[in-house]
Amino acid sequence: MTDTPPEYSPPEVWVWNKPSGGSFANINRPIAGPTHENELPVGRHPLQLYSLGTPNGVKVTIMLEELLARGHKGAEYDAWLIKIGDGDQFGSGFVAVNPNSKIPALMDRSGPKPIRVFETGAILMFLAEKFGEFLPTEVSARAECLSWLFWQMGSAPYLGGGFGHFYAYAPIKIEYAIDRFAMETERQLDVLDRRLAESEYIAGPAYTIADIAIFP
Ligand SMILES: N[C@@H](CCC(=O)N[C@@H](CS)C(=O)NCC(=O)O)C(=O)O
Repeated sequence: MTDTPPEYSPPEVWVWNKPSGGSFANINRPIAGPTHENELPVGRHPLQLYSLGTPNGVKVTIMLEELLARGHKGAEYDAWLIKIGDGDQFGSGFVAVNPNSKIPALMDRSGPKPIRVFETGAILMFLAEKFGEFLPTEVSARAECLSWLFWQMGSAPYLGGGFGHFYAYAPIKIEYAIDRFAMETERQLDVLDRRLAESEYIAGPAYTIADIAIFP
């Protein structure tokens, strides 16, 4: 590693007075809420998916396709592209579906009152319970499935946001940050390797929403 970061003393109270630099600087800001008015499109199917083909986005698409493959017609959906590089996630319509401005987000319009669901773990559980698929009901199998689902939710975004950011996107290469996140990335992959050496699927003998969350 040849680049060294410039001298920097952290302030006692951090304030946002300049863009952070690097890739995605245009969408990084320390406040939530919409930046502009924009209604979301609504199609003709029961489920409306607002998403993009990132690892998080793909989780829900896999789930919907698996449900359709098992014959659940109620899982028909319209998929609408949210271009996060262009800031679509900060449009008023999207923020109303996910106040955290992250894809994917789902609207279930099959009932009398639309239901919004955000966070992929919540979306996968919602769909699993709605259609009675991919989430065991027996108490110990369910506990194992949810443990791995939440392991994914708690580990992967941290690594994607940490390792990916410092390795690829940050405007300077910081050896300490890259080493720290690379080490944790490898440790988490070792958790996965060891589990899959002893179990056919991540949560046991059956394919579940935990596999769907972890695969991408
Ligand atoms: N914990 C969230 C993570 C979602 C997430 O990080 N989405 C990213 C794309 S993979 C995003 O929308 N980023 C836009 C932004 O940060 O402004 C989930 O599981 O749904």
